[in-house]
Amino acid sequence: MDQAPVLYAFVSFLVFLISSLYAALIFWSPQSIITYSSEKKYRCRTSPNKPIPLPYIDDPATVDLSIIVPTYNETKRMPRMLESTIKHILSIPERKTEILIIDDGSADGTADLALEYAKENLEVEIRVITREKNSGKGGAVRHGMLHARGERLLMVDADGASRFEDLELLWAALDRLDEGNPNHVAIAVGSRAHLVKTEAVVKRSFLRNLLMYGFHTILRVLGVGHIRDTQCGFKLFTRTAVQQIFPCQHLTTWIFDVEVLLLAKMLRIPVEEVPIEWHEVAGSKLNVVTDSLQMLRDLLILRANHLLGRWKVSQNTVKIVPSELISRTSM
Ligand SMILES: Nc1nc2c(ncn2[C@@H]2O[C@H](COP(=O)(O)OP(=O)(O)OP(=O)(O)O)[C@@H](O)[C@H]2O)c(=O)[nH]1
Ligand SMILES: *[C@@H]1O[C@H](CO)[C@@H](O)[C@H](O)[C@H]1NC(C)=O
Repeated sequence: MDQAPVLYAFVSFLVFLISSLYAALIFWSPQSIITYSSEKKYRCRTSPNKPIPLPYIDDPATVDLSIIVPTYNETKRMPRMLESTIKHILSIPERKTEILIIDDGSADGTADLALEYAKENLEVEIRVITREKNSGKGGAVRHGMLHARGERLLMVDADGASRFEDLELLWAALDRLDEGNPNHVAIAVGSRAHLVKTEAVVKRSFLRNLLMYGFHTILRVLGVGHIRDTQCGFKLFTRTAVQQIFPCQHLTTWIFDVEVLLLAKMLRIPVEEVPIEWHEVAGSKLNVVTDSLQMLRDLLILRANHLLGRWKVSQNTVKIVPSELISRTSM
């Protein structure tokens, strides 16, 4: 009996399958992130009309903390969040702090409202950066991280779902990780995992909880199963951690948190999860069904690109910390 035709058909099928999968990967992988020159400038209280060039993350830190707030159509939820943030900042005057509001092409005047806050608040420097086009939360956070001045950098949602005072819990965790860590690379992430059994989560719809369990299973396969809550929008980084991670970020969609934590793992950056308070705020822009499918797609893309070596952590982003930075982080 001649088996050659069967073998031939099988091999052709395999070749076809593999090339289609590879084509699909290239097709669905995000394009490299574009930054327009107007986005490398900010507006603020002292220069509300004439944008000023932003610094870059490779420059030395000049403030103690940068607060990165991604916003998209947030005129309703942002004011309360900003007020509690500013109140807390003013209670710790010795910590020099800036707020960066990265408006992601909102159509409801979020950027102008943010500028109003910048003008009213004399004690806190608020910088407003406007993205030309909506690029997703991940794109906005990345942009803010790469153009901030802080020795430590916090990303926080504009909806005020987290209690801003819990920053101090993350701050203390980072202090602990910092000790005996010569490069000061460390991350403290807020976690809502301890709330899973409480009313806040049980009240959520069955579909949402089901998707949550599916999501956690996938994360375990991906290699970030050790982080119990990857998606919490409250994460504090040291400047060196940001310098190493964010230039390597490719995903700009909801799932960018997972990529950031995966990069941290590849770079051997210590991450501590810190339980924080959380309450659901109405007006979420997350669509449970379509965004879940998109997340699944992006997780597969992330994994495949890492496995095939198309995306890697480039060694040249790993910087040696100038000694003057080491000596002044201890505050
Ligand atoms: N830059 C940017 N930010 C976005 C976009 N969509 C949502 N955000 C911001 O992401 C944060 C969280 O958005 P939500 O719509 O509350 O998402 P959520 O998943 O319901 O958030 P939680 O339930 O609070 O975890 C807010 O600061 C939004 O302004 C976007 O397309 N671009
Ligand atoms: C943002 O606001 C604009 C104008 O109000 C609207 O057209 C757009 O659909 C909004 N986007 C989202 C995601 O809510």
